Amino acid sequence: MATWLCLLVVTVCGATTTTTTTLPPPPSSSCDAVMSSFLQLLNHLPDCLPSLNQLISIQSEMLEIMRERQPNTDEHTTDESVRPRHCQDLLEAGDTGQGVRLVYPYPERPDQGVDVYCDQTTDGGGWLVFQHRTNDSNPRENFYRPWAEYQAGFGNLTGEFWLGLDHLHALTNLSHQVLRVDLADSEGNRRWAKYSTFAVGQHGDNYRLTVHGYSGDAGDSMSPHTGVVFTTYDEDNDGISGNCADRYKGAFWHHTSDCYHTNPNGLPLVGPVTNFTGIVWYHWKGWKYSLKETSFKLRPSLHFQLYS
Ligand SMILES: [Ca+2]
Repeated sequence: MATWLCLLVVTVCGATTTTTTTLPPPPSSSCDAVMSSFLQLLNHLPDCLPSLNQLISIQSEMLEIMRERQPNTDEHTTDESVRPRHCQDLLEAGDTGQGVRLVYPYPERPDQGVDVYCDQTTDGGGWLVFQHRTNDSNPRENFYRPWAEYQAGFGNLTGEFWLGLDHLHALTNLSHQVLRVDLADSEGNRRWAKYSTFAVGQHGDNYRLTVHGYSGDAGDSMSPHTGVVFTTYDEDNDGISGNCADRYKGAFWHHTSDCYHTNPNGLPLVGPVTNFTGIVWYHWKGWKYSLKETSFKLRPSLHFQLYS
C-alpha cells in the first residue's frame, strides 16, 4: 500500500514538473516521509474543510472584484489616450472619409469634442480645414462678424465657415503645424500655398500669428502677416490709425503696413472688383480680384515631411 501511494505521489508531482522523466525514483526513506505527511493531511482534511471552503469563497470574491475593476471594451473606446486630436489621427486610424468628424484638441479638457471638417484627399490628406469660402454656397455665409464670433467660430462645416480662434490656438498648440491654402478663381484656375510653420497664440495675446516657410504656386501672401495679432471690426488690434477689418470688411491678422496681403474673410464678391474689400490673395490675382473659393487647413508637420 505504501509503495503504491508513493508511486501515486511521484506521478502527481510529475504532472507539475517538466523534469520528472529524468528524475530517479526517490529513495524509500524519503517516500515514507512523504507518505507520512500525506496520510496526516488526509486525516485532518475533514477538520480543514470549513477553512478550505472559506478560502475558496474568498478567492471567488477576489476574482469578482478583479473582473469589476477590469476596464471593458466601451471604456477603451472612450480612453482619452486613443481619442483623435485632429484629422491626421483619424487618417492614420483608417478613416479616409472626407467630411465632418469629432476631434479632441484640448488636453486639459479631454472630454471636450470639437466638430471639424477633414480633408483626407488633398496632398496626402490629414488636413483639418479651419476656413472655407465658396461661391457654390447659397446663400453665402456672413463673415463680417464681431470678435466674439471669430473667437468661437461660425458657419456651416459642410459649406462656408470659420472654425474659431480658440480652437485654432488649441490645435496649433498641440504640436508643430503646417498650413495649406487652396484657392480658386472664377475661371476655374486653382493655386495653392503651403507654410512649414503655422501657429496661433493664446487669447491673452490676441491670437498672435506665426507663419513662415512658403512653398507653392499662388505666391506668398501670408508671410507678411507673421507676428501680428487678430483684428475684427469691433476689436482693433492692428496697430495703425483706423481699423483694417472695418476698412476692408474682413477680420484677419492685419499688419501695420498695408493692413493685408490676403483678405480671405472679406466680402463674398466674385471676380474683378473696384475696391479692396473682396476675398483677396494679392500675390496671385492682385488687390482688385475677389476669389471664388478659399480653403485654409492645417496638419501636424511630421505628415508634411512624409508627403512633401
Ligand atoms: Ca487701428
